[in-house]
Amino acid sequence: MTWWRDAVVYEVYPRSFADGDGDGVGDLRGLLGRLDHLAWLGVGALWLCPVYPSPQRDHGYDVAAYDDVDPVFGTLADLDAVVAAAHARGIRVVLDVVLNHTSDAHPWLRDHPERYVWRPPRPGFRGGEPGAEPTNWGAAFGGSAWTWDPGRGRYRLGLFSPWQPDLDWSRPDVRAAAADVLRFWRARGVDGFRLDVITLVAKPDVLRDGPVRPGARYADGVALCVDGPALVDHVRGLRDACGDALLIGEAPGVTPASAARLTAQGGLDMVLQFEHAELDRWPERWRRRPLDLRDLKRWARRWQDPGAGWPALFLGNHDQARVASRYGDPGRWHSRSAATWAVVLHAHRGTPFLFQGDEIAMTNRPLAGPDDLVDVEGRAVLAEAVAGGADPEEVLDGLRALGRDHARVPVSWDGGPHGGFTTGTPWTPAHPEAPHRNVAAERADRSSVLHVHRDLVALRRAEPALVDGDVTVLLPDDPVVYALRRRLGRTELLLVASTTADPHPWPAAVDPAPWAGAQVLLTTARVAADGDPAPDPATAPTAPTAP
Ligand code: TEU
Repeated sequence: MTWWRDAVVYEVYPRSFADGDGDGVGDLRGLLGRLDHLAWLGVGALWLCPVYPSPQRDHGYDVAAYDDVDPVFGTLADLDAVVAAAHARGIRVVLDVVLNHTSDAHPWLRDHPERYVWRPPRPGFRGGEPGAEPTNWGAAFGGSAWTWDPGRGRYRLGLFSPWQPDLDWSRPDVRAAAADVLRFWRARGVDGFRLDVITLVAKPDVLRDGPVRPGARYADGVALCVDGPALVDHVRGLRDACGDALLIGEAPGVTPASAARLTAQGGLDMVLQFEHAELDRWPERWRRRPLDLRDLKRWARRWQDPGAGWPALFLGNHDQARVASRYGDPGRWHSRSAATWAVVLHAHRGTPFLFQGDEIAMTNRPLAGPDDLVDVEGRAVLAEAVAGGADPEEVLDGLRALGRDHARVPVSWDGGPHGGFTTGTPWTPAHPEAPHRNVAAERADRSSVLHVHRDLVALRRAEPALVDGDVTVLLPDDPVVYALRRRLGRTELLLVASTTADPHPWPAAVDPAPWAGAQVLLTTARVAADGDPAPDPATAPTAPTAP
């Protein structure tokens, strides 16, 4: 039942993973052909981002049918084949299900419009006229969260976009339909689900205006819908529909207390929270501020508390910038800094998630100007920030650091054309570093960051203290060194990681003496120092007596 405690979950964004038919878009046949990479890494589960029929305006997070596969990705039979082939390799399959909203192309909107969230115009206004929207909420991908429907004489809610209308979970038929989605896929052999923005499904009974930040036009509707009163019951209904399947809740706005409720009472196995991903970009999505390591340690103390449930641990995913660029230092310590952050993540209590391409420390993609923005969110963020008076260059810089496009660059498999992703023309350009940074090259090099990821996967299986040990966050006030102690019975593990490019002394507060005879389980000192300029070996940091 708890197989996922010592497993690593590998996230596949299928559009950008591997193309099996040469049309330039990644697909299930492509994934099938690359499953041995996951097996070689040793991961316990594969989280597959949405492959359902969809207009693809948000790359599948706009679902037009819950029980089929979009032809761009293949067929239902291809998905069955992926599940069978994964199982044959000891890999479980977790499907991403988007149950807060559908696409406006879903037949429900036509045949069962009552299943969506509708509200009358603001009192005193005529529907459709400026200011008549029921609340002042903006959609995450730009504009108002409300769409006027003259036929129905009401507004329809779309927290992400007008073409992603929100389902009304206060209706039993909606909850029953959602549960049926999980039953359908369970019956096809799927092992678990990642529930997209599950914290948003229980809307407050009364929808009210929210605060509008300076420079913004709308209030943040998402923030106002998080964690509604009925959420735990709604989640419990999903749990009851899917037996002991792994249930991962994507949970914007969750707190340790609500995470505890959602797991203990709602039956989720773990939640994906985002507090750590906001430490270097806040309040606006694009406004970068340097990560203060002490904030990350405060986050760890908050979320590593066993009272918050079992954590899902991640640094990268398909909505985030590349780990190597965002947290590491590709200029001077490319592989080694990325490896360090991987070790830091894995040293925590919880199930680590690895996003495709991060295992070879792919970096952010170059972004020359606004025309290079592909993703709906990036384009909306730029347009809205500029409309609010922000300097476009500053916003672009923010997107260069933090945008969603970086994660969606095709995986660099080898040094061939388009990094081996496709034999055709890729839907978005391959990474410029693919010729020298790719899976094939890194596999052949035992000192690569890829091998560190593989060793980390194996270490979890071998070392119970890494899985079940209690956690102490050390050096809370040190802005450079990240250190943790794990303890289980008589076993103690110590993580000491320097996050600076320059040589740094061993922290005085960690007495090396008791660790003198300790076994070094993993050191990033073995990872190629492949930054630019080449570091001087005489001053390069070495591991003292600790891991
Ligand atoms: O993302 C939910 C979410 O909260 C996003 O707003 C995320 O925090 C943001 O994109 C980071 O920049 C989920 C999916 O992961 C995302 O891909 C979808 O676009 C979104 O839901 C709508 O379904």
